[in-house]
Amino acid sequence: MSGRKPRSVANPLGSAITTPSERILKECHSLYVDSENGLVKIASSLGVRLLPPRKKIIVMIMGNHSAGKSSFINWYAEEHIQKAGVAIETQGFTFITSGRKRESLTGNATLHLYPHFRPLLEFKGVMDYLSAEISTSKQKKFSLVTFVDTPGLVDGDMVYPFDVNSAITWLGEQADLVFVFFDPMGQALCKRTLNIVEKLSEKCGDKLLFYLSKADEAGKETDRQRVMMQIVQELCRRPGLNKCGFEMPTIYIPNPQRPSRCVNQIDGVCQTIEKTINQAVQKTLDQLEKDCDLICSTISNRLEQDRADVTHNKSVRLHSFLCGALGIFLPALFILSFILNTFSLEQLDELLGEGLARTLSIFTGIVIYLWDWIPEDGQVVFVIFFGAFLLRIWNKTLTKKEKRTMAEYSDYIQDIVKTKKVSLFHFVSLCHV
Ligand SMILES: Nc1nc2c(ncn2[C@@H]2O[C@H](COP(=O)(O)OP(=O)(O)OP(=O)(O)O)[C@@H](O)[C@H]2O)c(=O)[nH]1
Ligand SMILES: [Mg+2]
Repeated sequence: MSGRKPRSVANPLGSAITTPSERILKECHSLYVDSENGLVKIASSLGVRLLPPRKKIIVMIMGNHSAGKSSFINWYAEEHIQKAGVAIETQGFTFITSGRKRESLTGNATLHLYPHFRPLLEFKGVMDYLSAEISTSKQKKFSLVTFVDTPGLVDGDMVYPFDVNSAITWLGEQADLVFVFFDPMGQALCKRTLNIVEKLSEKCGDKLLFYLSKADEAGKETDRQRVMMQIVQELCRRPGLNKCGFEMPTIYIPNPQRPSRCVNQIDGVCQTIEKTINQAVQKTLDQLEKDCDLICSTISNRLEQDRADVTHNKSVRLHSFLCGALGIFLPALFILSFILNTFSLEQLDELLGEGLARTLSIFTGIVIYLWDWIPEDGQVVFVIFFGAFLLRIWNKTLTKKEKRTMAEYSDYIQDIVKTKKVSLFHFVSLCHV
């Protein structure tokens, strides 16, 4: 039984063999995060926010206490990573993934490795029960999967140090696949499990898969059928789950010391994981194409807008010159008028001489008359409108350097990224032949 295996390490040297899917996901990821020409950086310089694709799929396993969740993960990775036993073994959430060296991480380090999961911080108390186990195993498709092992669910007096229902539901929503394990002996009818399953099915029913785990312990074929019927009936009793055609493959961890005649569909679980990885590869490539198109169209829109702005600025050159002149002349005239208005005509004659004082007083008289002519409420509006009019005339255009950078980005995406993407697409189709 994998649960009782001594700690041995699969692929202790962390072999560098990579599968085609792994290579594609890795290359796509680096196209996004490259520090110089990464798509995320290019997009953000254009005010567009892109998220780099994930390099692995996420498979969350939930279910009753002792349903065999941790043992399944150990079996898949072919390494005794998670503690498995009859006691309540898994009390928190553990991310189990492959990496270059064997490592155990605590809460904060785990969130550092999985920034997508930072919102977990909002679930009070979860951080103390969050960890990650990194294993060097590359068995099956382990290098492309992150398993999320969850606390065993029980009804009754058990007190969880955090809101376990909401935390599992939220994590399930983030996962690509959610496996629900029901074991034949245990509390197949655990209400807590059914409540969470019902919630998840409302939100993301398509990734929810049910398994009858530890099927070798179900006794004879007839007993197993009875247990299955019971579980399916209980599931169907829930309004949110009342859909016909429940599938519930029977699985158990093969044990050469205790051969069983029961049908084992555990290989089907591996195929489901593989299928989801292939879909993730396709999705990542499709998203890459969309993101490249988005960046290129944003650049071409900007450049087009800039050309329009340049033409506009040229056509309003005289207009803007006049407005600019007016923008200085009129306010100056206003200020002058108000200042002169505070002096009497005699004082002005004395100060400026009779001729100049007369001319100025005519001008200022006209200005003050016009100003008074505008209703008091409208004076502020007039100033704002006039200011806005002046500002509108001249559109800000891109500098030569900005234009050059945008053209370079566009060329880089058309020539390098798209070519790479085409070759990755070919690679995928070759691998599927
Ligand atoms: N016969 C049999 N026993 C199994 C199988 N899978 C797990 N077990 C045993 O069942 C017990 C519980 O297994 P775990 O993997 O710890 O179960 P779990 O769901 O992780 O339990 P919690 O973490 O406590 O919720 C262990 O003693 C395992 O050895 C199986 O397929 N067949
Ligand atoms: Mg466990």
